Amino acid sequence: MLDPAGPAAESILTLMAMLLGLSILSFVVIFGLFLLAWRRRRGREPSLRLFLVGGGLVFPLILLSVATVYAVVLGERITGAREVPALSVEAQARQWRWEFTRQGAGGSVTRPDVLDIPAGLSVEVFVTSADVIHSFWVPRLGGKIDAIPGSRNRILLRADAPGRYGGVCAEFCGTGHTQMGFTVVAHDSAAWAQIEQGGTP
Ligand SMILES: [Cu+2]
Repeated sequence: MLDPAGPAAESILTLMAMLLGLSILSFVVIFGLFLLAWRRRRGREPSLRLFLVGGGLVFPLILLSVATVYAVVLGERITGAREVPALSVEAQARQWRWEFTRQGAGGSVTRPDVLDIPAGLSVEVFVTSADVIHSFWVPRLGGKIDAIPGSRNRILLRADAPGRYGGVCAEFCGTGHTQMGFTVVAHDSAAWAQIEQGGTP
C-alpha cells in the first residue's frame, strides 16, 4: 500500500499521509503548549479563555474540518461511486480460496485465485462469500472490502500499468487464512483483446 499502482490506492496513501501529518502537527502544538506551561509555571497566569476557546474549540475545529473535507473528497475517488466501470467481475470467497467469474464472449469464465483485468481501465468487483466473513484486499490497487455471506459488496479497482498484483484475505477466517492469497493480473490491451475473444490468459 506504500507503493500504489492505481488511483484508489494512491488516494488511500494520500489520506493516510495527510492524517498522519495533522496528527503530528497537533502533537507538536499540544506538546509545545505543555512545555510552555511547564517553563512558565511561576510566571503570570495564561489566559484561561484563550486556552479553552483557542485550544479546546478553534484548533480542533480547524484540524477536524480540514480532515473531514479532505476525507470526503478522497473517499469519492476511493469508492469511485460515479465512475462507469469497463468490466464487472464476481468474486466469491470460501475457506480458503477465491473464485473470480466474468462474462466472456462464450459465456461465463471462472478462474480460481487469479483475477484477470485490463490495465488502465476501471473494474468493479462484486465480493461475496460462500461460508464465513473474508475480506478482499489488493494493497497496491485499493482498499479492503468485506466478503460477507448473503451480501454483495462492490469495490472499484484500476491498475495503471500491466503487471501482477498480489491480493490477500484480510479478515481472519480459519486455519487456512494465511494461504488465502490471490493474484490480480492486469493485461495490456492486446492481451486483453485476446482474453475477451476466449483466449487463455
Ligand atoms: Cu478468508
